[in-house]
Amino acid sequence: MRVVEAFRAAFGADPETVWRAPGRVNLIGEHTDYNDGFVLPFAVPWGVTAAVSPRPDQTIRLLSLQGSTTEPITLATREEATGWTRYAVGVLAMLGDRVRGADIALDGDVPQGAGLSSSAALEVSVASALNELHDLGLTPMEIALLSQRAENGFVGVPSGIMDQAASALCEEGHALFLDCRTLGSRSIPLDLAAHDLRILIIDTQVHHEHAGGEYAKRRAECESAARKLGVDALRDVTDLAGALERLQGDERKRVMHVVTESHRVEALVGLLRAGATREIGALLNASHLSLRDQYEVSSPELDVAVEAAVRGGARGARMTGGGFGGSAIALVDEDRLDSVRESVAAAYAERSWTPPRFLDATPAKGAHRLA
Ligand code: GAF
Repeated sequence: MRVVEAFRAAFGADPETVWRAPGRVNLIGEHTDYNDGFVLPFAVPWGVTAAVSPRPDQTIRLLSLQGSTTEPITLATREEATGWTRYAVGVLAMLGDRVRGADIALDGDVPQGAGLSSSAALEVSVASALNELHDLGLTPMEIALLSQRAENGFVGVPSGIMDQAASALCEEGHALFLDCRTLGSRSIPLDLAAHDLRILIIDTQVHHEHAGGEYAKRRAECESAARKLGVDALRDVTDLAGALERLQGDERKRVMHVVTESHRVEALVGLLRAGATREIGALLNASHLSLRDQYEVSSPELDVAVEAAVRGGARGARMTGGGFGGSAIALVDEDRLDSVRESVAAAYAERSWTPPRFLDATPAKGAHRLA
């Protein structure tokens, strides 16, 4: 394994453990996690492999095959960590005095900037390795929560629990139906090949600058709406029409999206459990329209990808992840794949946009030990 070779070359010994954690796509349930709602992500075949050994001192030595070897980071210099190193250092910081230092080599193959959660994969791979090395006894969900705390508290990104939970808990061939309030989860079989289907990832290769600020703004709008409605979280809205009457403007639209989206997750799970995988397309389309018009987190590149995919014969399509760029997914009959790809590529070419990248998403396995 090349990450082991790189570890050996840099640190002069074999790593004590090697873990791999995947990125994710979200089938449905967008911007519902931080509203205590439902989500349905699945792990993608790309992820981050972490070769790790503990150190007796408080030093962290880090290297990435995609980046560089960094200067050793100590307790005193932790806060100065920059870029991708913050995700790993954040995990160690959240573990506090349960761990000391570590030597860590990373090898990632999540397509960069595609919105497939390479950061969650990095956090979960490092957290899983440290959990084993220090006998911490953390469950996969506790590893996900720790990783989320690293992202919220150390990196400073106010994300929900979906990405880390998907990376830690997903099973091969399954999507993860997660209740983001109780953190109860169930693996739902997603055997696309049995239905002659594929999920095509359309990476727009565009990421808009304001994504971070807008994400935090949406969260704040949801929290403000929940306060006005007198509920703990938008998950608790049972009378949607009544709630909408009490709100105005953007908050009204946000509530409309969050409440209907969480119901769409349950409806889609119902269809999958009934073996009606071919029929989930309409819910994907409805999710996209709601994200575009009510939640306002789509982008021209995502909208064009979704519309052209459906025109090309996809059963349904939607943006996936936080939005403002990144990727869309399309549910496609195997014999329509070429036509869908051609339709999207032509729509981009017409606008002189950078050609989109197409990836085939097969539900993969969550975090696991490699060696
Ligand atoms: C990002 C966040 F990290 C997730 O927690 C989730 O909120 C998602 O956007 C939107 O569904 O990926």
